[in-house]
Amino acid sequence: MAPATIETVDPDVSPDAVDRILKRDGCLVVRDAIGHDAIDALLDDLDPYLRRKAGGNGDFVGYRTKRLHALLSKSGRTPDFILHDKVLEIMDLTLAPWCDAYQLNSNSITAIGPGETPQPLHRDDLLYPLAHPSERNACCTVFWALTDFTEDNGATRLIPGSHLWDDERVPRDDETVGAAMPKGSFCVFVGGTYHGGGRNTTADEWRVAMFTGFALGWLRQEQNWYLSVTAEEVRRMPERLARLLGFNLHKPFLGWVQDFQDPYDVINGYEELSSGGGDLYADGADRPVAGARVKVV
Ligand SMILES: O=C(O)CCC(=O)C(=O)O
Ligand SMILES: [Fe+2]
Repeated sequence: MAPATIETVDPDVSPDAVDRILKRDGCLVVRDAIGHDAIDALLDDLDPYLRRKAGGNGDFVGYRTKRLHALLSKSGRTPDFILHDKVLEIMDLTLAPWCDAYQLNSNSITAIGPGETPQPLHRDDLLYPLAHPSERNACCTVFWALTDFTEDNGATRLIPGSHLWDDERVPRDDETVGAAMPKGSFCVFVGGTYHGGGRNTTADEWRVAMFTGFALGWLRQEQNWYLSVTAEEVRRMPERLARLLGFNLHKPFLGWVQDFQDPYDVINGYEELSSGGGDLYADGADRPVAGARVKVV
């Protein structure tokens, strides 16, 4: 049985230990994974947008919660959080076994203000009608604590072990545990883990998170990046980031452009270097199959 706490580890935790904890609990906190200077620089860039932004207008998005999107166009510090080595190492464990390349699903600020009520408990993989439980994760979410997360200021609540539940079991509030963690930490949970934003009972504290979701490369992404960043922004960003956004050919032949070309080549004007259909087999495969190392479940 999963413990009624969220296991917290240091950033030097081994991949084997992360894998064991996530398979058992479906969630984990990595403490103090990024410096406060990176967070403060990000928040400085985002502050004018957050000030202007209104709260939400529904139980799921909240009423005293501000959500900010298209962060890549608002702060040059955003990639520090998306491309963080430990985050990608964890995605290599949770998503890479079932696809040729995982991708970015979402990237938003969720700032929970004083007086906010709890968000309904949900699974982030509810976007995809796939049965639970499954050995395969459809998606995996990271949320960065850009302020301290406490039980009082709206720390996200999770139900450790709920990724193993079937689709009939209904989550209850009294089964949740708050992801209390210091600023600079992140919590990661697989798509089947029930969770929801917490209640903020403070008088004047905002709980600010950056949510960064990843999904298997053959699923439709939650956010549509093709219309969220300009072609010029894609050309200027690191190749890894552009490919995570979906400017990528998922082997063997998903997402091609024009003459079977890789979108990354096309957007950069490298069409003439692109294979145009010559190397559409997945890496290591000598026939048109999903890929030598991709598990089919
Ligand atoms: O803000 C939070 O703590 C949770 C947000 C969330 O889970 C969501 O919007 O899907
Ligand atoms: Fe969620």
